[in-house]
Amino acid sequence: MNIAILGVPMDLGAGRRGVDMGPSALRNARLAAALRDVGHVVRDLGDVTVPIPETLDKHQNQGLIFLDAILSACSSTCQRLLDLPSDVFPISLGGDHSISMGTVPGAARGERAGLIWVDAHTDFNTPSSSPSGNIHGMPVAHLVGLGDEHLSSIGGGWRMRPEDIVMIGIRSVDRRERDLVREHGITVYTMKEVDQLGMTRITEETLERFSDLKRVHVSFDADALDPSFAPGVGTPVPGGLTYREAHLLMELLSESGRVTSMDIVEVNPILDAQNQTAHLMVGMAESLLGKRIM
Ligand code: EXY
Ligand code: MN
Ligand code: MN
Ligand code: MN
Repeated sequence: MNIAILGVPMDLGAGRRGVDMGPSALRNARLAAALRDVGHVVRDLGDVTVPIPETLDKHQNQGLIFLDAILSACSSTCQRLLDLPSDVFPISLGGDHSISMGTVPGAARGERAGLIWVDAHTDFNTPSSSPSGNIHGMPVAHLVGLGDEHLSSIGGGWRMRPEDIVMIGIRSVDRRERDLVREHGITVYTMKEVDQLGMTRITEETLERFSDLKRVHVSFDADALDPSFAPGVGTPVPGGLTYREAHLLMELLSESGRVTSMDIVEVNPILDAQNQTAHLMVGMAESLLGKRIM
């Protein structure tokens, strides 16, 4: 397979600095070489240009911190992915999770797509429900067309359908955000369902839901993993996915052959220990892209 790596060094959507260094940390953890070892042809497209927060005015534009710069970076990200040949598998490296407002429509290439959101958080706040104004807590709401009309229009008229979204690993949801997730009928496997049902059944149900879709995007927030495995994240929440649960999800998705694109987001090297979180996420990408134990 042809794989394209695109860095989006953005931390404007997060409440603290550092995830802008995620693309460097993941490259340093030898992402490209690992995927070449699996047998893929890998091209690194470099980084999208993203301003650093110190050069910007941090005013809230109707409840959205750094709206203009995030809109512009996500639009460029989307266009970079739309420009790729349709059979290329893009891996976008965040950066905070707001980048997915650009990567999801870009990776979909105008087609209907399933979205697997692996995260501790549902990221379904709107500007009016958000307790923080941090846009990384809002990308999924914007992907389905809620919230700010500019952010929800990245990628033209393309929209994610709520019934094509599955969230896995969830354990931190704000009160009004929870009402929105329910109202829109998003499929959510919280950590309770991960415990009860197990990852095999969850993956099977997810793939069954997407059986008619040509494209499936995995957006993997490192904070879905338990902080004991992935300490290098800005918003750690206890009680997350184990190393094996996350790998099993990637392995089963890989076997299905259905996944067509991926994001790796929210790796914060400042908070990490010897780049272990980046190494862990490179392992996830390897499993998703076909590395086998035997
Ligand atoms: N729900 C909280 C907010 O909207 O501010 C926290 C969001 C954290 C988002 C993280 C990265 O996935
Ligand atoms: Mn997230
Ligand atoms: Mn998260
Ligand atoms: Mn809209």
